[in-house]
Amino acid sequence: MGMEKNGNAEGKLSEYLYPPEILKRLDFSKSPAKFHPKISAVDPGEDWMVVRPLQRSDYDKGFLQLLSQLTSVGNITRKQYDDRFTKMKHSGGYYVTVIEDTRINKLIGAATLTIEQKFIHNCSLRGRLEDVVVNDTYRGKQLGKLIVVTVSLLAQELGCYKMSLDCKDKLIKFYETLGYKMEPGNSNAMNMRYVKPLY
Ligand code: 16G
Repeated sequence: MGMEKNGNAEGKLSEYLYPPEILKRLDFSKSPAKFHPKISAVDPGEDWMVVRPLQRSDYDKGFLQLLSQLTSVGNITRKQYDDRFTKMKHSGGYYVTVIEDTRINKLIGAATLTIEQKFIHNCSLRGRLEDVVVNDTYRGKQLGKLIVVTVSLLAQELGCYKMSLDCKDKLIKFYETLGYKMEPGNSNAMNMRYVKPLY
């Protein structure tokens, strides 16, 4: 495979899922979220923290263990992780974003923006906020807010006309402080679960 714009040969461990430069363009003053003290994706408040796109090497930085604090993940091999990373990258529209504690090379927060291509709204784009998780031993550092606002601003930056999420009832208040609204008459999430015997 050839070299990419950001200089990462595909398959290299440092390879990013999406170009990290986009995160530098986000204007945190556009978000209704209040940060005390003020932090942002480029300045997350501690010099040992970094907000960045998922990397191929994050299999070794506890990404899947972090996700398992959200829901069932299963025993994913390195090859499975690698193949999924490649597929996400090639299909486009997957913006898995993480926070790393660089002192211990471990991921401590993650959230994903997925972008759907639409015909409606003049061939618009719809963002979905997915798989938000923060290591709860890092409480008090506004990391939940930081990672959600990062991907929400990213959706706007990339041209989405709206961003949607579903969550546990107890998290509604949290998301409301970040600008998400229960739209009257239009706030139901429904699921159909397919039984998969493997997990
Ligand atoms: C929550 C997550 C969703 C995740 C799901 C997993 C957010 C905003 N929502 O709804 O992204 O995929 O939980 O739960 O993070 P499940 O394993 O029951 O499908």
